[in-house]
Amino acid sequence: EKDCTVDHFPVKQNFDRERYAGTWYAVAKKDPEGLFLLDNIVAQYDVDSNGRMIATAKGRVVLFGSLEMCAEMIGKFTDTEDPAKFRLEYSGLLSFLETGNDPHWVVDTDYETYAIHYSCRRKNEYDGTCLDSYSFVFSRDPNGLTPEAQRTVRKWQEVLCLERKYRVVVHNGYCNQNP
Ligand code: DAO
Repeated sequence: EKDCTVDHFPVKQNFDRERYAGTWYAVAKKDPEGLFLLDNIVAQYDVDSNGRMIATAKGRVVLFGSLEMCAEMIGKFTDTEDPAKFRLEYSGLLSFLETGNDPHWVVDTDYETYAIHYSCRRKNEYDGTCLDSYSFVFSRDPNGLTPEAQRTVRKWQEVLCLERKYRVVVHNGYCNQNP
């Protein structure tokens, strides 16, 4: 039988944060409850002078039901015993944007074309499956993934028990014109 226990999900072995650094375009997303980032999502990962992983992300959001804007978020990562599993503490450049502290797992990446991220916010305490997760499929190329990378990503979406739960993340330049 299929294992959907969050703590049994594999993550990238020997994750290398230096190679992961740089720009990643979200091309697909599985949303959490009360989703925040809608589309035009671009993340920029870096390693600071202390070796700590940091990130900034932009994306279109709708606040208070109708205010559409491009949110600029900053994130700081805390290491765990697994090099591919972090805690991500995030907040907006503007105070009314969302803040939070979520797990941030790099499930798989080849560093050069694709990455698959996973975050489980709430687990079922009885069976360890996830009750509220989100996941980004990232591409180095804003135009999307190669067919080969798409096949790899689809395989991981199944492993994460999230097959058919993703939507396409549109990039139409909204956050280039609305800083
Ligand atoms: O969009 O519903 C959602 C959840 C995403 C929240 C996290 C946004 C902040 C990201 C900071 C940079 C790291 C990618």
